[in-house]
Amino acid sequence: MIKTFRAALLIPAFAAIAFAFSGNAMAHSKAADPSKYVTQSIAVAGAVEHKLRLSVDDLKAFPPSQVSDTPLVCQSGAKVGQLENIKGVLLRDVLEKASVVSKNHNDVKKTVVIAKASDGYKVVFSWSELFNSPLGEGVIVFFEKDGKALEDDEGRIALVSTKDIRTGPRHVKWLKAIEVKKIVD
Ligand SMILES: Nc1nc2c(c(=O)[nH]1)N[C@H]1C(S)=C(S)[C@@H](COP(=O)(O)O)O[C@H]1N2
Ligand SMILES: [Mo]
Repeated sequence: MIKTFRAALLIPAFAAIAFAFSGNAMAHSKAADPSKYVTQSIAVAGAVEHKLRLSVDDLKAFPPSQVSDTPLVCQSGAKVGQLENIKGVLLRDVLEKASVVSKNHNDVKKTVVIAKASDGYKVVFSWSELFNSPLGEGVIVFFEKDGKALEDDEGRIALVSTKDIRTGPRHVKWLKAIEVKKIVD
């Protein structure tokens, strides 16, 4: 009993020591090799009239959207970074090009937009958030930070909802796809 208790204390203690000695490099490289997650284009699919495949160059043909400073705050409340001077396009504009399917007047109100990353991370937006609330003005598919292409730790294309209270969760690194889905009848 006492032995198991001691072991239970020791294992996390060793883990904590190992973590402390690993320093910054480890704290930031959550993905050991982020280059494997890097995406060069995004697919727009699901309940849309026109499926799209958009590269960075394709995105550059949309009206540009720029945000100067967005602090990144995790769901836990911890500040995890800062997105400086990002350049991209509104998710809304991408969806307008794909044209969300709306057979009935009320369909869009039951529709969500899923942003998917190549590491399996996914977040959702409702159609109403994007098209019928001020939040939509701040949801950006971006490909430049401070005038430079995104590094491997974020992929060439990422997404962020800049008007969220905590911006970390809906900062999607390595953006791979946008799926539109009506979720109730
Ligand atoms: N693709 C992808 N994007 C992601 C995540 C993830 O696991 N995968 N985690 C999110 C969370 S919860 C936070 S707080 C920020 C943290 O970014 P960081 O890993 O660079 O600290 O990224 C967000 N974007
Ligand atoms: Mo987070």
